[in-house]
Amino acid sequence: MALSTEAEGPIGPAEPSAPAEHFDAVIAAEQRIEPRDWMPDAYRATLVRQIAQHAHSEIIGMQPEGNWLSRAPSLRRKAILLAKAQDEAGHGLYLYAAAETLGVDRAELTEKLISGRQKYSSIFNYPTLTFADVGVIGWLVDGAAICNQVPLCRCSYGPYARAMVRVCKEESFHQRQGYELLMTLMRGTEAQRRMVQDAVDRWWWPSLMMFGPPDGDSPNTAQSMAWRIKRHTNDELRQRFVDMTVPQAEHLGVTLPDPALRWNEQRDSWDFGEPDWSELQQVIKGQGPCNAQRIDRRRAAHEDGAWVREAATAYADKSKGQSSE
Ligand code: BYC
Repeated sequence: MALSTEAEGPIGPAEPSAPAEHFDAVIAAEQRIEPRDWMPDAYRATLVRQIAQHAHSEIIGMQPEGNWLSRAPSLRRKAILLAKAQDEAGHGLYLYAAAETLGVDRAELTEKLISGRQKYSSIFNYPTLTFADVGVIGWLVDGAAICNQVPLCRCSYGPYARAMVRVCKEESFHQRQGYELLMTLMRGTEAQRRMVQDAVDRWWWPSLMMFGPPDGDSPNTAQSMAWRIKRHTNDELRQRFVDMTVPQAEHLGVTLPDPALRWNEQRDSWDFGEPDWSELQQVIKGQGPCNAQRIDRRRAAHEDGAWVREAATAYADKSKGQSSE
């Protein structure tokens, strides 16, 4: 896609430095950079990296829950889970569309994902062992996603920020359905309560890792904050998530698996233990419990869908031919 290198806007004549000045002024004024605006190459590359990773996460994120679609315990639970997975497919599509405004092609991004050259969220490399995992993913994973994504609605890049508004509304529904499922299980039998606790024990630490490495080990945060792509650091959002979640765990009647968790009056926040950062690095490198399976399935789905893409292209070509006759 050809992209304009000229700034558009009220900043005066197009002198060599004008586009960069326009970019800096827009960022400083908390306004939005739009696809046709000039932007530094590194800003564009950072956005492509983050938005593509985000889109891939939505698409791969359908797999752990998809595992329970055919085994949901009731028609109602199945309908809810199907709707959630469909929302996630939609989020992936908005995000790929946002990435395309930066001059990359969705097919190219998919190729990079399935060849291991682009990442997706570490959280989706853990197995879903029981139906309680569906509830815990909604409560903790979607809860963490909301903490991370609400500030992205104020991201400096217009198409990403606007996509996030709708995504966040749907994520709120996802989180509530998870919490409601867990409340129902907690009102059930002793075995159901144990199932919930077991799922919380397995998903708590990976959920904290979703926010990325600690600030001291996060190479991208400082620049992304300066460009107002990220509005908070990884550690700030992780703390916000813990503070939001501890009272919800109490209300639910589950124990979060962290002996270091205690209220800190001075900080007006919860102190919590250190996640196992070496585990995060292993999972990001592709050595988590389900990395290979997730990518194999994604690759197979992509290959199985080749005939649909071919048919759609042939149909579009044919329609173009007919309309020009
Ligand atoms: N997993 O410098 P840092 C959902 C990478 S889906 C994997 O802090 P940054 C849902 C990072 O990419 C929601 N990789 O990076 C869907 C970087 O590597 P590269 C997914 C991670 O970008 C279905 C390196 O580590 N959400 O909600 O400043 C069902 C250093 O990190 C992770 C998003 O994608 C990780 N956890 O900050 C249910 C949100 N953490 O690229 C739910 C958008 C770090 O330099 N993304 N890395 O090779 C972000 O907000 C930021 O990209 C991150 C990382 C906070 C994740």
